[in-house]
Amino acid sequence: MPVSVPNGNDPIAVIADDPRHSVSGFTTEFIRELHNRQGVSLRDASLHDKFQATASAVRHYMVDEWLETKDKNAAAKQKTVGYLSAEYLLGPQLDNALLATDLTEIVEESLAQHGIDLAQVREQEVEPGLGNGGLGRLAACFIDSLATMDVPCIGYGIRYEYGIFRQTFVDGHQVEEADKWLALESPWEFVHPENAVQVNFAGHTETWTDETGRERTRWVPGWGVQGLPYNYLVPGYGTRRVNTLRLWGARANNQFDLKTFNQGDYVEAVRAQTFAENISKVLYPEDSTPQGKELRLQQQYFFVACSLRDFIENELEPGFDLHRLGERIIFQLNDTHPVIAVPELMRILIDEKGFEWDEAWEVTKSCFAYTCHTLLPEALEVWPTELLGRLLPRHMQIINLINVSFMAEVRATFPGDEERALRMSIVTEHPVQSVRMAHLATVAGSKVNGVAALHSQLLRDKVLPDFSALWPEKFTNVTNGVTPRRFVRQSNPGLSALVTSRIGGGWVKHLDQFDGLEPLADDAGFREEFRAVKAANKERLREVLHKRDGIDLPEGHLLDVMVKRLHEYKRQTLKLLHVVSLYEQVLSGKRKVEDLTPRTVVFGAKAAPGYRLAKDIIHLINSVAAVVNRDPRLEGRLGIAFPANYNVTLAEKLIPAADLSEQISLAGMEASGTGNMKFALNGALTIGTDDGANVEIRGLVGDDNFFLFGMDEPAAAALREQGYRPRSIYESDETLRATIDLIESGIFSGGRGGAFGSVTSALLDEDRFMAFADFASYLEAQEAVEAKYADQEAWTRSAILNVARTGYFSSDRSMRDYLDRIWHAGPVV
Ligand code: AZC
Repeated sequence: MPVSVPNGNDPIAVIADDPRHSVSGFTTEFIRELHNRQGVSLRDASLHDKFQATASAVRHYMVDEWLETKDKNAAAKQKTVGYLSAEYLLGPQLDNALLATDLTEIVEESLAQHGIDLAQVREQEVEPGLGNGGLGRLAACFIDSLATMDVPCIGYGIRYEYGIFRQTFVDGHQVEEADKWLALESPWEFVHPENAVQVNFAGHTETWTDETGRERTRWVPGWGVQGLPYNYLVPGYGTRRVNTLRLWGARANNQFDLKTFNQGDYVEAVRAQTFAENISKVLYPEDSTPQGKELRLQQQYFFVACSLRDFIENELEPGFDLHRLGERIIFQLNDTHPVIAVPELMRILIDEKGFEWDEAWEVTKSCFAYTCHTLLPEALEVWPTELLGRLLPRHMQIINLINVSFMAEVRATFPGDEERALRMSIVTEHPVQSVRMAHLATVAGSKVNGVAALHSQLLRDKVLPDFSALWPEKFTNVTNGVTPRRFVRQSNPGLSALVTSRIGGGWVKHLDQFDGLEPLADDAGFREEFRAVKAANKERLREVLHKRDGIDLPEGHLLDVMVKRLHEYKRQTLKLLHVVSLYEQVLSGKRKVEDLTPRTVVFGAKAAPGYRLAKDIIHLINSVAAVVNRDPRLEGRLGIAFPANYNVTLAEKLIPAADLSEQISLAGMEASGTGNMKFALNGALTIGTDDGANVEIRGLVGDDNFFLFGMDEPAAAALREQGYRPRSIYESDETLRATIDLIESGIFSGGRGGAFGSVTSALLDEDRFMAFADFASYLEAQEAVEAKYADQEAWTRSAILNVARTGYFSSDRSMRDYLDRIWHAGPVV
């Protein structure tokens, strides 16, 4: 066993003295896994066997450090971050593990010696899509950063058996298929059935008197399930720390109800099991809009109940005084999904541990902080009290009691302001009596944060203004970030090598060192190399899309990329209107085809399966693509590529190849965005509104290196206030009118006019997110894009400056902000 480097920060020093850390050493581990885990010889091994053996052999190199990390944590007794998140969009794990263990070349060589191509092995990995989009990917970036920064953290979540659906297109329509990511088993997890946790639901409460004569309450549950912990290793980069991601899977208490079985009803006996196990069966595919479904509430309670129990019983030393719990854990509530943890902790402390209410409340408040990820009021979760009371009767009581004392505080602070009290109440009466989870989180959390500067300000001023008036010091901002390990170092090896050749490799852990690239923007030789990297990344993407989707990207095009969930507020339609307007201008002779900048627009987007309009927009994009891509009059100068099933695996290929990053939401709608950061860090220029983190990106890269367009948030709010009439813009803007008319003409639907009526009339009649109002400005900004792109030296200069100036968006920096401002925790080495 290795490894006597004390606080090694250099990944190579850490493992250099491990004899396994060599080609022959890895070969031994690999063959052993092939034999012992897969039960096949090298000669008979399938590609899948080879992947499983590679992955589990690589994991060997992390397990010692993982166990050592546990010991270190136990000895240090410092504060742990308990990241509570219903979603983790992890992406493929193999490359990340190879990077953390510094094994990439060794494994490549070892496999090659046996005629195995690592690239092919890699392709076998099915990514765990246990998240919808930004929120889940952010959680994955954060746990990577905490491990890298030596901070004790347990990520807690759900091991969905089916992650985000696989998207396919049939005649241009989205079709969802189940994501069977576990069909061939995951080589990355350790399951511990012996550490299963009991989780209860339903039933009723009753009061009793304890030996001291005190009146107590207990919950008599109606049914329960077990939560099985599945541990994933979260290796830090350049450190020995390997943290844990603990995902819970549901299992029936009694695998069989024997009595029923003996009476001959086999099916009924198994049914109970299926019912219980449904809890962790599938990820809800909604993004930014809540799903008020009983099963979803079950999922939420299931995973936080498991997690709290696990931390208290297994992570603290026996006999630990729970009055001091806040010294040892801070549970970060990733949006409202885990907020039911608040009454759960109260219940544990009061009913199980005998705390008085006030003591329990003080402890609880010290253990939670809340991150809000939205600005859409309709996206804030509420649960009907009828449902909550039925599923979690004791929790409903506790929530009511929290609300009673909270209301007393509000009334004492703002006497006579009954309207304010009603606005702030955790329980609302309208439209049906419900619990507002964001209010509960804000009342209980020690801090509340938004995810970009503008978002945090709007959160204070517009979403939770009464709360920020009551507790101004509770509100803070932490701008999101992304991990440079996955999104630069792994996904963009060309850029990584180029950058490292000039400023050294320290940036992988200290991304602010990217500022050392600034002077190189003026170095013509560097610009040429930078362009060569981009060209190679485009070539790599061409191969991927050809193989994966049968899409042939043209060469030499400006790659204009819009990848994110399909949402009206994100305005994929605005992007599409731009494409259609270019097409229309060529058809009508307003623009000569040779004046078009050769451009391919790449879309990647999943729509929530129940979101009709979003799905219609996907159909429209595909329909426009089918016509535009084939029209010889365009001479191949304008195209749309819409690969299905955009996911992390594809993002890692797409982002490094992009020239232009589309971040075009209506100002005041996108909380932050994180794709915007990934593109900038990989040298794409952004065309964007003053929304979310775009504001900060533009502030850092400068106006000359960013294409700003559209209304800002106050302007959009003012226009809405005034009464927004999209149809009058349609009537007065000739270009817009021709564009919409072309869609309505039926040209994209085989001559059938009105086929996309749902999309066009949503725009003409309502245009909730004011695409028409920003249309002219967007087209103007696109002209500026074309002008700049025509000057490749100027474009490259801007691209380099984007990289040089966006080191701020490392999730390591986000973590530092959380540690300083919210968690008050630090590293343990
Ligand atoms: C997203 C926000 O829409 C996005 O702007 C932000 O960057 C991201 O969170 C991370 O903070 N919100 C969600 O994904 N929300 C849900 C419920 O999925």
